[in-house]
Amino acid sequence: MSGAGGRGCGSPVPQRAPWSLVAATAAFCLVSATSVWTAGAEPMSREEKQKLGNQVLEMFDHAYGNYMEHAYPADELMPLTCRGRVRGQEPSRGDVDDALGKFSLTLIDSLDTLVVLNKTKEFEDAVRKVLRDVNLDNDVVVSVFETNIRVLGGLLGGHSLAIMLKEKGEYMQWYNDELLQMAKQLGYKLLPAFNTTSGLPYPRINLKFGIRKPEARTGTETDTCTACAGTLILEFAALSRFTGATIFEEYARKALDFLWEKRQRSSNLVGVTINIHTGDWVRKDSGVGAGIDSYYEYLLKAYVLLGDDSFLERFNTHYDAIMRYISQPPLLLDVHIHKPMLNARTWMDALLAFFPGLQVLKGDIRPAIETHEMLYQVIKKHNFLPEAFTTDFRVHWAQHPLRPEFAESTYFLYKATGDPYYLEVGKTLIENLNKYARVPCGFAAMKDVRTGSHEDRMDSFFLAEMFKYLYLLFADKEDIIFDIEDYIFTTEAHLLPLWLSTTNQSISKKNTTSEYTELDDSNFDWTCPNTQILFPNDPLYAQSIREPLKNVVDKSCPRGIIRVEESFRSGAKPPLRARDFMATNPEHLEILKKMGVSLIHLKDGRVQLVQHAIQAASSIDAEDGLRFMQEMIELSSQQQKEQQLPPRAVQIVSHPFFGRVVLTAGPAQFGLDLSKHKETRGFVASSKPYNGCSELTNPEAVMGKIALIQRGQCMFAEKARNIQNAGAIGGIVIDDNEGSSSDTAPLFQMAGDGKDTDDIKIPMLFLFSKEGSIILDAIREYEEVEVLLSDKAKDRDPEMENEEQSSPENDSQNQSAEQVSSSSQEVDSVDQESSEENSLNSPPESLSPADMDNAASISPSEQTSNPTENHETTNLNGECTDLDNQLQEQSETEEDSNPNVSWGKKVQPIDSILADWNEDIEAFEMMEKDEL
Ligand code: DMJ
Repeated sequence: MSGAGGRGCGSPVPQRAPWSLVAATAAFCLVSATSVWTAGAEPMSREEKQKLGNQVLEMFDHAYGNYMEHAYPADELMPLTCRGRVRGQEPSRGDVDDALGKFSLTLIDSLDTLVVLNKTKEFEDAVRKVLRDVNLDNDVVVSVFETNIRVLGGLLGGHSLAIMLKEKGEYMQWYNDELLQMAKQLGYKLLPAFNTTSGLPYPRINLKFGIRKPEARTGTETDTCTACAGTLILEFAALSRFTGATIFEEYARKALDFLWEKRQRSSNLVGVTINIHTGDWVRKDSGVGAGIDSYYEYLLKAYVLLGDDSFLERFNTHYDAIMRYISQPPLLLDVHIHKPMLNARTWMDALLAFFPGLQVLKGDIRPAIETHEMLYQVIKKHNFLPEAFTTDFRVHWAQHPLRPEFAESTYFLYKATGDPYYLEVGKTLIENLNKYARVPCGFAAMKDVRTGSHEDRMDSFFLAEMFKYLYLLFADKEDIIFDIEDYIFTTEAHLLPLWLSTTNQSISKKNTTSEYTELDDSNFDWTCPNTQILFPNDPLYAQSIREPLKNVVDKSCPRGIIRVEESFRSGAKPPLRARDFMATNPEHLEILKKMGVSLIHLKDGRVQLVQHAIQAASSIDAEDGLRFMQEMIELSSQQQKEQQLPPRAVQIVSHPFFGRVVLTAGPAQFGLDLSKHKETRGFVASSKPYNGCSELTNPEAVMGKIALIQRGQCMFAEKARNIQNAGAIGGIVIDDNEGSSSDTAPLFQMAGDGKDTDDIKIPMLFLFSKEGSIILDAIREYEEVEVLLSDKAKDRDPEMENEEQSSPENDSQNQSAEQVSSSSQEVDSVDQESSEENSLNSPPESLSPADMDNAASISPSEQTSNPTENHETTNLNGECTDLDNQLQEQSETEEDSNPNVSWGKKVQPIDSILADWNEDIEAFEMMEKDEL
C-alpha cells in the first residue's frame, strides 16, 4: 500500500496494511499502549465485560425489535407513540426531517451493526428486506449529507460485511453485490447536487427529480455547512473503488479541494457555513463541533483509507490551528476565523464529543483525555450530554437526541489506553440509557435533560453508532466474528474495508491542489505517534491527566475566560466584561466610550448600547468593544432563558409504563408550584364537560384524581377552579389543537385570568395534543393510568415497578392521591444547583436579571455605522459590522393579547428580536439546519 502504510509507522511492518489497526483502534502504534497499562482503575473482569456486552445486545434488540415491529418500513421509530415516522404524515420538525427519504432509513443504518453484534441471521434477513422493499426513487427532498452518511454509508457498510461473510462460506452465499448496486444507484442520484461552479454540493436534493427542475422543489439554496460539503470522500471513494466508476471519488475530492482553497489563510481555519456559488464564508465562526466536525474527521480518515498524503497534510495544518486557537483544554471553544484569538461564543455543542476519538486516531492523547473527562463530568451532572452547555457547564440547550459521539470517544480512548476507567464510563452510559431513555417501545430522545422528559424520536444513528461503540467497548477479539481492525469507521460508524486503498486507485492524485503548508512540528512527520511520548512509562498516565480535572465541572473556572484575562497580565487593565458592567459606574462609562460603545437614553425610558468601531480609541479598544457587545448579547439571552419557567414533566407511572414515559408539560402561573419541592401523583380522569368550563357533572369520577380537561372556551384559571371544586388534586389541560406537539411548538405558561388566583391550590400542567393523546390512549388501553406531575421526572424502575407490585391498586390509588412533599435528594440538589447558577450569573445591581430581561433587545434600525468605515479604520473584517449592534432596554412588554396565554414570561418577543440579530443565538438553529 502506498499511503499511510507506505510511510512505515515504525517497525516491524505488519502483515496487512498497517493502517488496518488504525481504523479500529486509533493509531496502531497506540495499541501497544494497552499492554503498558498496569494500574489505575480496578480492572474489569471478563465476566463483567461479557455481562455488559450482553446488556448492550439486549438493548439493541429492544430498539431494533420495536422499530421492525412497529415502524418498519417507515424511516424511524416514534418510541412514545410506538409507530413509524413517515415524512409528511407528522407535523414537520423542519430540517431535521431532511434525513427521512422514505427509504427505511433505520433499517439501512442498522445493517452493519447487526454483523458487529453477531446477529448474522438477522443481518441476512435485513439485507433481503432492503432489497425487496427499499425504493430510492421517491419524490422527496433529502439532505445530501445525511443521505450520504446514513444511507450510502449504510449500504456500503452492509455490502462490505456481506462480502466478508460470503467469503467465510456460511452466510450470504446468495449475495451478488445487490447492496452495492443500490449504493451506486443512490450515488448517481446524489451527483446532480454537485452541479455548482465551486463543486460544493447543494445541501438538498430531490431523490426523484434531482435539482432545480420545477418539480424538484430544491436548488435555490446558496449556502451549505462545511461538514455537509466535506463529509463525502469516504463513502464516495469507497463507491468508486468498489465499482470502478471514478466519478464519485472525483466529485468528493473536488469539493474537498475547494474547501481547502477557501480556508482562512492566516488562521488555517474554516468557517461553519459557505456560499456554494461564490465560496465566501457565510458564517465565520469556527470550532470542531456542529457544522464542521466531520470535515476534519474525513481528512484524516481519507488519508487512512486512501493513503493520499495530501489529506494528511491538510488535516495536520487544520489540527495545528485547532490546537492553537480552539483547544483550550479541557474546553474546545469556537473562535472567529479572521480573529482566532477571539472566542465566538461561550458555549460548546454536544457534537464536539467525537473530537477526543479523532485525537486518539491522530495520536494526541493528552488533550483527548482532558476533553473526554470534562464531557464525562457534564454527563454525570445531567445524565446525558445536553445539546449545548456553557463554559461554566450550565445547560445551554437541554435536548439530547441519544447522540453517540461520547460513546465513540470512550471506545477509542479505551483502545488507546487500556484504562478500565473507560469501561466504567461505558457502564454509566448503559445505565443512564436504560434508566432515563428506555421506554416500552424503544429508546426515546431526551427533550430536556433537566426534567428527564422525552421526545417521540429515536434517530437512526442511535442504532448505527451507539450500539456498535458500546458493544465493541466491552468485546474481546473473539466476541466479534471478523477482524474489526481491517475496517475504518465512517462518521456514521459504517465499516469500510481498508483494502480499498489498493483498489481502483486511478484517480488518487487527480485534481488535488499541490500547495501545502510546511510544518516544522515533529508531530507532523510522516510517522505514527511514539508510544514512549504518549505513555511515558507511567501506568497511571491517563489517570494522572484526569486527576486535576476531577472537579472541573463543579468548581468551574473555565479557561476560556481566564485566557482573555491572562493576556492582560502584563499590567494593562483587563477589558471590561459585560457581566461586570454597571450603567451607573462613571469609570465603566468611560471604558465604553473608549471602546466606541455609546449609551443612549431613549425618551421612552429605554437605553440602547451602540458600538461604532470607528469611534473606538484604537483597534484594540474596538476589538474589546466588539467582544463586550457580544458578551452583553449572550449574557442577556442567557438571563432571559433563566427567567423562563423551565418545563414540567408528566410521568406515567402505572403499569406498563412504570415511569418510563415522561411528557413535556407547560407550567401555570397559578396553583401549586411544582418546582418548590412538591410533586403530585394520582390517577387521571376526564372531566365532564371535557372543557372544564362549568361546574363538573362527574365530581365522583375526578375526586382525588388528576383531572384531564381540554383547552379552550374559557380561561385556564376557570378550568382549574371547576376541577378543584369537584375535588381534583391536579389538572392537565390538553391542547385542543389537533396534532400540536412540544416537538414543533414552543411551550408556554398558562396565565391566570387577571384576577387573584391565590384560591387555586392544585397544580396545573399543560400538554400539547400529541403528548395528551399518549395519556388518552393509555386510558383507553389500561383504564387505570397513574401519573406524576413534577418539575423533574422521578427515577423510574425498579422503584416504581416495586411500588406497583407492593401496593394493591386501591391502596395505591388512595395513597397516590396525596400531594407529596418530595424530600428526595435529587430534587433538593437540583434546586440548590439552580440557585447557585443564578447567583453565579447574576449581573451587578444596575443590571439585575430582571433588568436584563428587558434590556437585551437589539434595534436593527439604529445601525448607524458605516461598514466600510469600520473595516478601514479598525482593520476588522466584515463581522465587525454585524456586531455594530445596539442593546436596548425594552419597556415592560404587554401581556399577550390573549390574557389566557402568556408566552414564556414576556420573553418571546425579545427572543425573536435577538434571533434576528444575534449570530450566536442563531448558531444552534443553523447547526440543526445544516447538519444535526
Ligand atoms: C451522526 O449522524 C454522525 O456522526 C454525524 O457526523 C454527526 N452526528 C450524528 C449523530 O449525532
